[in-house]
Amino acid sequence: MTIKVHHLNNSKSQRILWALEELGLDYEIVFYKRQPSFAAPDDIKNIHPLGKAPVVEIDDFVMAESGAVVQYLIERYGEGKFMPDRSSSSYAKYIELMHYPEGSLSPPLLDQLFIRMLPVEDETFKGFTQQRVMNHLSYVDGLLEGQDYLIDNEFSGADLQLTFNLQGANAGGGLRHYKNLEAFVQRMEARQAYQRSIDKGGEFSLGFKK
Ligand SMILES: N[C@@H](CCC(=O)N[C@@H](CS)C(=O)NCC(=O)O)C(=O)O
Repeated sequence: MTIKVHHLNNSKSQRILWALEELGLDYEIVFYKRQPSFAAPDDIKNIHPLGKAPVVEIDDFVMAESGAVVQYLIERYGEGKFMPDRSSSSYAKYIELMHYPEGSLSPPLLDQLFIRMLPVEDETFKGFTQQRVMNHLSYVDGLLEGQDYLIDNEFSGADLQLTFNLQGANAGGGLRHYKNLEAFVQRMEARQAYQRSIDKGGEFSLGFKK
C-alpha cells in the first residue's frame, strides 16, 4: 500500500497527515505553498481537477474531500480504532459529525473570515453571518458539554475532522465564549499524533491576514 498526500501549507490537508499519524501509517508528502492570493498553486490540478487540498493518492486511485478521506482511511486501515462499531447507533452519529464540519460549519466560518480580511461592509450579510456562526458554535459546544470527545466519549475521526474548523474560529478569537470548544482544541493539539503531523507538515497557522 502506498499513500501520497498532496499537502498545502495552512490547510485542511493537515487533517490527513494527522489521521495518518494516528493510524501509524507510512506516507509520502508532496508540499505545495499557498500563493499571495491564498489560492493553491495550479500544479495541484494535475492531480485532481479541482486543485484543492487535500488530495490523496492511495495505491492507484486519487481522493479529494478531507471528510471522505479521513473516513476511508479509518475504515480501511484503523482495524476498528477511531470509529464506533458499524452496527451501533453511534455509527450514524459518527458519520453525521464526520461530514458536519465541511458540510455545514465551514461555510459560515469562511464567510466570517472573508468579512474580517476584506473587509465586507454590508451590515445585513455581517449580521446574518454572525448569527449563523453563533448558532453552529453553540451547537458544537453543547455536544461537548460534559464530555471530552464527540462520540461515546472516545477519540474518533469525527473529533479529528472538527478540529480544523475550530482552530480557524479560534485564530480569530471566536471561541472566547465557548469554553468546551477552547478546551477541546487544546486537547486535540496536545495529542502526540497531532504534534507529529505538525512536525512533518510544516507551517500551520490559520490566522490569515490580507
Ligand atoms: N471540502 C474540501 C475543501 C477543500 C479546500 O477548499 N481546501 C482549501 C484549503 S483549506 C484549498 O485548497 N484552498 C486553495 C484554493 O482554493 O485554491 C475538503 O474538506 O477537502
